[in-house]
Amino acid sequence: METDLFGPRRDEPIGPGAMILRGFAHDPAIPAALAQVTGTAPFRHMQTPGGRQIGVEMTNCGALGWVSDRRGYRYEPLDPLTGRPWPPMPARLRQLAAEAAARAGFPGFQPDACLVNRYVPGVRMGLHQDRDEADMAAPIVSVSLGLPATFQFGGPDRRDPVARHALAHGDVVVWGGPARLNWHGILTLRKGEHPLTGAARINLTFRRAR
Ligand code: MD3
Ligand code: FE
Repeated sequence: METDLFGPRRDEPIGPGAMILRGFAHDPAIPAALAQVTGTAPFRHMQTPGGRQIGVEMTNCGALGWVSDRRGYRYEPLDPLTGRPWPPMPARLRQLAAEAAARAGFPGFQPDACLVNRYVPGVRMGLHQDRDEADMAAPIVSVSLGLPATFQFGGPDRRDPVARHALAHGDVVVWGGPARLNWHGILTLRKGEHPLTGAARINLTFRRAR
């Protein structure tokens, strides 16, 4: 078992095709990589197709970015805010995602999209499935930074029981294979302060969109 300044790294299977890698993203290079992305493509509130504002602030990096507006949910090569391509996926982040996927049993992961979510206290993400990606054979890798949150993890059917898992700064979760279409969400973020992110939680999800 490896240990860093934050404590031990542990692998925690949470179901078929799903594993939490505790502390896998305790990498001091991450803040600068993230700042590079948000400096070019700032966080913003997107609209749902129904015309409501999404509470989580979002941005993207990589060849494709996840977008929601009145026309629906989809992946786009250009940031609608700037009309320019999304910033490139920083090499260190892409490498971290590929290493996490391989460790969880998905070698050769080549993400082409990274959605970055920002939660402040009071904000949640309701139960949903991620089904806008063309390639369901590839896993999704998520990296949690800043304030802790409670992750809800169900099954492929909306009515399947939902488990709760605490996610802390530096935790990485990998979902693939039988878990790829499982329902999931994030409970309302509680108040707090983190030295890296202030009063916020940031989550990066690496995806193969096409
Ligand atoms: C399980 N984000 O961006 S990451 C999302 O913490 C999203 O911001 C949450 O759900 C967050 O779509 C949770 C965890 C996650 C992402 C994709 C999954 C869990 C998943 C796909 C299938 C199953
Ligand atoms: Fe999701």
